Amino acid sequence: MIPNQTVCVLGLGYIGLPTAAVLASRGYRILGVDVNADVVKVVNSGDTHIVEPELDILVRGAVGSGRLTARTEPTAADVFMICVPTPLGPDRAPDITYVEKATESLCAVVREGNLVILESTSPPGTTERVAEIIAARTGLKPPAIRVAHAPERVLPGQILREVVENDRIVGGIDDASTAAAADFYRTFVSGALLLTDAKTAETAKLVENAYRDVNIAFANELSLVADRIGLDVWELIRLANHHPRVNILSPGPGVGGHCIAVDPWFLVHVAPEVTKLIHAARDVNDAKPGWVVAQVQAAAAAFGRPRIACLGLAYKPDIDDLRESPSVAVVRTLAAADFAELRVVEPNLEKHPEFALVSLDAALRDADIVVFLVGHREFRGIPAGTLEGKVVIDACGIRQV
Ligand code: SAJ
Repeated sequence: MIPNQTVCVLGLGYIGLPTAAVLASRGYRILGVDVNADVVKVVNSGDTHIVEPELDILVRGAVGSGRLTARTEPTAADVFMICVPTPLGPDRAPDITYVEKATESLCAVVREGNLVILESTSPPGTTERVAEIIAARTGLKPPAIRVAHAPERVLPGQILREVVENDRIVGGIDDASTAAAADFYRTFVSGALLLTDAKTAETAKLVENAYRDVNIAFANELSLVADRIGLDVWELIRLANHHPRVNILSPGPGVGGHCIAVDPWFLVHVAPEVTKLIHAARDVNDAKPGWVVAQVQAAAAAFGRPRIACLGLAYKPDIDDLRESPSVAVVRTLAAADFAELRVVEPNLEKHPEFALVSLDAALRDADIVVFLVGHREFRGIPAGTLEGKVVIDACGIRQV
């Protein structure tokens, strides 16, 4: 049963807004807070500023029912959820300024008996820092207040399902905080709740994304090896993956998104001398867009000024999200080098501030070189005959994704 509670969600981005909408649909009264007044306006009009399947319907319903309202400042609530960005600062050190600012802002309204949950992916010790800020500003300390970390783990494109179905790690600054946060998540999460302490919860989230980064780096490194010795990397991986204990991921133009390309650095930051592998994986993945550019340049050398169809800008298939996209990096570098006529296609976007987008048909019609950067469904359906006579550079394994 859902208690009659108010939840204040700080940060209405890719995590906060879907979470707010799901909680509202479960009967909670939600106050969404964002420092960006435009975001607040959009949400209060029942609209969304991010593209995520079905989110618009849920937000419209939540706002229409009066269960979700947005403001630029927090108000009193039973539960506070901090869902703000934790970007990389200078020297790839974690920047937790947004978490600190959000915590400071809730100190004006937080009361005894409240539960404060940090969902943002955070370096170890951040949840303790949240508790310290609250204690310093309000005098509220456990047991008067509960503070816990429950790292978000949703996959863009499947957020609404995963917010509910994923198993969740829940770690409080003390056992009572862990229990209080678990009670809260139990009201809307159908996945298992895995209880631990705050620092382990913080580190587990970083480990998950670093694990994926290292595995993608292995696949990306194999693509370089295969190219060096004249092999098809996709065939190589397909064969190796028949071994019962081998499961190699897919090479691509690099690693994008705001998580996997960022979180491993948080681990490197806390233990730089002993994270050589994690650091190397970051370097391998970061170097991949440059390698794709070099391949295109090598192919272009056979032409005067070739027409190049660049297929895809998003950071992964079938979404419109361009955050840290390696494909954008590739196209930007090609455009700056100015040795070709680029035809840029991104079927999930209507326009792009930097590149004039054209239709897939228009791009393919007269292209000399076709570069597959993202495995979007529109590209997977291109008949092989359409590509006849063109040089094809497949950075994302279009026939295998
Ligand atoms: N990629 C490859 N090869 C692969 C798989 C992915 O090159 O075999 C690339 C993608 O094209 C993309 C990047 O990696 O550029 C990351 O994509 P992703 O689908 O692996 O992950 P994200 O960044 O969309 O979401 C990840 C997820 N973490 C894990 O799968 C461990 C998600 O569950 C997290 O919630 C999210 O990070 C986050 O917010 O931290």
